[in-house]
Amino acid sequence: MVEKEGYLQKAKIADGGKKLRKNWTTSWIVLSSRKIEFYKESKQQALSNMKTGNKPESVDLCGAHIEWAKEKSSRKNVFQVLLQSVPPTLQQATTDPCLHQSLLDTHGQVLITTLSGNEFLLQSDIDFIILDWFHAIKNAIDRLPKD
Ligand code: I3P
Repeated sequence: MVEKEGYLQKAKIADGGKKLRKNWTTSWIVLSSRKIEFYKESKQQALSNMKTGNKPESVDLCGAHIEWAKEKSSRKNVFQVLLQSVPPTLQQATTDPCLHQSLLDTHGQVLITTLSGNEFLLQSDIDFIILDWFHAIKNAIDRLPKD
């Protein structure tokens, strides 16, 4: 299930559309086929927290976009993950955001095009590390069903 894991610098810059003060921290990042989990602590700490049922911050990649974000930081090798939102009314129907989108499509209603307003920047000073991550996340997104 896990496609890639490792340490990266992470900054969450917006939450639900609200701009956050940028705060870079080292994060243990775990990419699986449709989500990214961000652990605040080391891998070892994360593993022991998992046993106690502590959940990390995680983002569903369905409908997500990833792009280089040179202008968003003075650091090199920064990219951004933007997430698509699911309106709360639809969240009750199913927990699968991809399914929400196809339901919306079939009924000819308004498509969910707004981004959730959760924005993350990921960064590493080491070129090959960030390139590997960029492509791994992009591939995971591209494999998910499209609206
Ligand atoms: C921020 C901090 C960040 C920096 C950010 C600053 O200051 O220096 O590291 O982002 O720049 O505002 P503070 O700690 O006082 O909040 P980068 O390292 O990514 O450049 P920004 O405001 O241009 O995003």
